[in-house]
Amino acid sequence: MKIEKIEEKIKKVQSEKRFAHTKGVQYTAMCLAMKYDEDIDKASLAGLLHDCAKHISEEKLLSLCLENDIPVSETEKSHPFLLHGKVGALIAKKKFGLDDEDLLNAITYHTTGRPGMSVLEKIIFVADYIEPGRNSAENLKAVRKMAFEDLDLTIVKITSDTLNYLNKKKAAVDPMTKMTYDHYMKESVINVRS
Ligand code: DGI
Ligand code: FE
Ligand code: FE
Repeated sequence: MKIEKIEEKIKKVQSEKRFAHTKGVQYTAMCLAMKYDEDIDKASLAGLLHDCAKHISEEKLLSLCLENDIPVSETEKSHPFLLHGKVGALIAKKKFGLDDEDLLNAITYHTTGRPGMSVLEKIIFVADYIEPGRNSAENLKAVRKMAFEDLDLTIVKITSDTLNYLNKKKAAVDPMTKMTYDHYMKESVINVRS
């Protein structure tokens, strides 16, 4: 399906606020793609699609996973909103006919990240956090600047701030969020040393 058509369909199901966020992630991802030599069109498409399952109810997210043999972890079972990435990738594939694995992974892992992300996955993870419409996270100004200087270090910063925020709220941490932090923390230490 053409990107214009996909955008039209996403606009129809998302609230005005969510769609503004979607567009923010899309063009922020395009800018990061310029900086980090990623395919700009692919970054644009991934940004547009990343929250395409966000409007779906938690019950429906769970049932869609069960019906489509998508594995659901214990944390996801008790916090099904965490599944909107996995279901988003499913929709991108089934409804919009996209089969690029990297693109689908960028959608799947946009909330928690994962160890060993591709450049596109990192771009979407970071763009989701820093897009211009975001305003609630601390240190956003510094994180936005950092995103255009060191992508891996930015992931350490974002996951670290997210873990602190979740702990303060006493919210359940998805093991994948912690694994992402550990991985990029270790990676950044290695890069500083070498
Ligand atoms: O869908 P968006 O709101 O654009 O952004 P997102 O998909 O990154 O989801 C953001 C929310 O997800 C934010 O409130 C923090 C939360 N989150 C990220 N990692 C975890 C998490 N929530 C829980 N409970 N556990 C996590 O590990
Ligand atoms: Fe999301
Ligand atoms: Fe988002």
